Amino acid sequence: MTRVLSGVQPSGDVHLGNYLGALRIWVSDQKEADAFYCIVDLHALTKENDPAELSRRTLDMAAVLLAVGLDPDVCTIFVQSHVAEHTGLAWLLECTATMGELNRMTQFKDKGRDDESVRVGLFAYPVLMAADILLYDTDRVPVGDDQRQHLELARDLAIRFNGRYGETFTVPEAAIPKVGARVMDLQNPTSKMSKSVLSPQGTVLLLDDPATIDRKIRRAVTDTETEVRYDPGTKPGVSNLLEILGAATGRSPEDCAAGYSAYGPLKSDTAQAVIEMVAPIQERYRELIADRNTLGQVLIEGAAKARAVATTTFERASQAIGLLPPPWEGRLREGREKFR
Ligand code: ATP
Ligand code: LTN
Repeated sequence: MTRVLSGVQPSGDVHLGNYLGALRIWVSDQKEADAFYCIVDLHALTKENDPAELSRRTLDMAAVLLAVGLDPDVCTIFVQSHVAEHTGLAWLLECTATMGELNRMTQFKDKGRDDESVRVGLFAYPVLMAADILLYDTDRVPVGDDQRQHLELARDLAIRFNGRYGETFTVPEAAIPKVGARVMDLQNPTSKMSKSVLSPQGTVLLLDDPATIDRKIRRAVTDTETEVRYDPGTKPGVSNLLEILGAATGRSPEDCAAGYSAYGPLKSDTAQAVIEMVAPIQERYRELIADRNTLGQVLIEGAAKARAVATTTFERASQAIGLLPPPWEGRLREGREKFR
């Protein structure tokens, strides 16, 4: 069975881009693959954070994942820091990755390469992500378009490690959706919708109430023309609305464009489609967030299932690179032999 793994940061509120670009694909993938979904709290430490907020948001993200339709009986939902092998493997991979390679990561360039106070963790971020993926013998990684370069690095590191130390890792493929892979900010449609933008008006949150969704979409920046046409290069605002409408209604953006001759109706239909899409998610979320015991139980079971896979891969990688097997759990003899 195909193994799928993906991750989401517990930093900030989940937005339409996260849902259309990643989470809803996770939901459909869980039925067809052996899927592991990770709340990447260690990645969230690469920027300033409030400790109490981080743990609250981590549990909150578990509720969101269940609310969008992930079923813990079918897939594995877990928190990255609950499986210590993620940081262990990240170190092994950091010792094979190069400064040049990480310096070329566009996300690092955009988020502060030229700032002396930029954290080492932010620089090493893509290597930790590669560890997340490679630990689970992952075949396919469903992500939004912004993660393409990080996936390339994960592949490069796997191929390099296998070449130097023998077949250890499965080389993963990125799975990027055709529609919704890059939802843009409604106020600034040449930048991607993001959790970490200053103005909230351009970001539709999955848990925004209907009136807020309607207002944000109606105020979306378009252009001075009136023609509704899908053309992201010259009409980024209108094309973004068409992409959102298409993703929410299961059509292509081009098909959606054919039905409109003015921006007003396009905006109101897009808002309506989004409101209808998120309504059942919001209802489930409200029930789940009140039930902390169930959320905790899901994460305990998820960590146990994830650990069972991660420890095996980590051991394989450690031994391939030449680390002495630990002298416990029946390994004492094996270890002594290696010493001789
Ligand atoms: P930030 O932009 O603040 O770094 P984020 O919004 O990208 O955070 P993540 O948790 O890093 O959120 O991403 C979770 C998933 O959502 C990833 O697969 C990512 O590719 C996808 N994603 C994020 N933003 C968008 C977007 N605007 N359009 C489509 N997919 C997106
Ligand atoms: N870097 C990703 C989050 C992430 C991830 C992963 C995605 C961390 N580890 C492993 C897929 C697989 C992001 O910012 N969206």
